Amino acid sequence: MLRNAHGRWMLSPRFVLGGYLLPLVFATVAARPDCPEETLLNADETGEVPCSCFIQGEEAGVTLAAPANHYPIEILRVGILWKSAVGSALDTLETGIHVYAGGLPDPGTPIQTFNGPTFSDGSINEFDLEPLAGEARIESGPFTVTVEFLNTQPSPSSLQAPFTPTVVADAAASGCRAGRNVVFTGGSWTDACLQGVNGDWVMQVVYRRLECGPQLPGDCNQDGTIDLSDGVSFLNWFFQGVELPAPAGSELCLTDPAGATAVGLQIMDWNGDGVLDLSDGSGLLTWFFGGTAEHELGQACILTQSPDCISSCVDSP
Ligand SMILES: [Ca+2]
Ligand SMILES: [Ca+2]
Ligand SMILES: [Ca+2]
Repeated sequence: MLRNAHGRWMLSPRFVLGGYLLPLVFATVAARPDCPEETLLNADETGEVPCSCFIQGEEAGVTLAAPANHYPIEILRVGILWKSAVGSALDTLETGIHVYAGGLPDPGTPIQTFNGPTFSDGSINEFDLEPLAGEARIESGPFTVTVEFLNTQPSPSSLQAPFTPTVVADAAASGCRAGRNVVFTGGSWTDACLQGVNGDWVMQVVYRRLECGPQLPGDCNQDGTIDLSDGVSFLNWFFQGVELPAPAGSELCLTDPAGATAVGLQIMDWNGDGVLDLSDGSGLLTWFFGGTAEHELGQACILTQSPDCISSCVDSP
């Protein structure tokens, strides 16, 4: 080995390339492990007051926000308490469950819709959005979920109202919190509290963070710093299948060149071209020995798509 102009050890080109040149094997990307599911509740009180007060085409929903550092997120399931005052009503088919990427004054157009939800009287009805085409991905809060009504309901003062299953507010007193409960009526959006709804809609959302594991880009050997050993680890891993080190207790996320995880690709794809090959190892080494082309994702900690990679960062973002 040689010393470079900065006094750091460097590998001679023969050392770098001699034992590693061929075969060039391009890594593929395996399915990512998912971040854990999180739940956002809207109601904060125990009352349950059905609101037989909607007509066909109207919507009732909630505007919610996940903690700011959780975004981007994917909405997985929407839960809505559906209930009649008397109970035991027949199931009800409504128009759809919508997800909007915004909040009041206008949530925008739906980014995801569950068509034709069937509701059962007396419980939280949960609708699974994951099997639908596309992804209910939210980049930042707040966001809104609603139910669009197909059935025009009897007026609240009618004799039929207590027998009509519908959405439910959490209290009849003063429990409607501004900015959280929305209705779409007469072609426009408004705060449900301003429309006489006396509670918060009993609705909830289950979501998943899309990025949750802190990592340092380029830290191939998972020791929390970027140095020569990362380049050596990369080349050994890539050409000879030498397993990359990982912290005790973590699920190895950077083990197999033939099945690199999405996180492995994020961390080890130095030049950000979407494949892992010799240019990434040499890019790392070139940067280390004084080059200017840093990792495509920079030199600071990032959040990755996997919770299974224990942080290699000193300060997690
Ligand atoms: Ca409330
Ligand atoms: Ca390292
Ligand atoms: Ca690359």
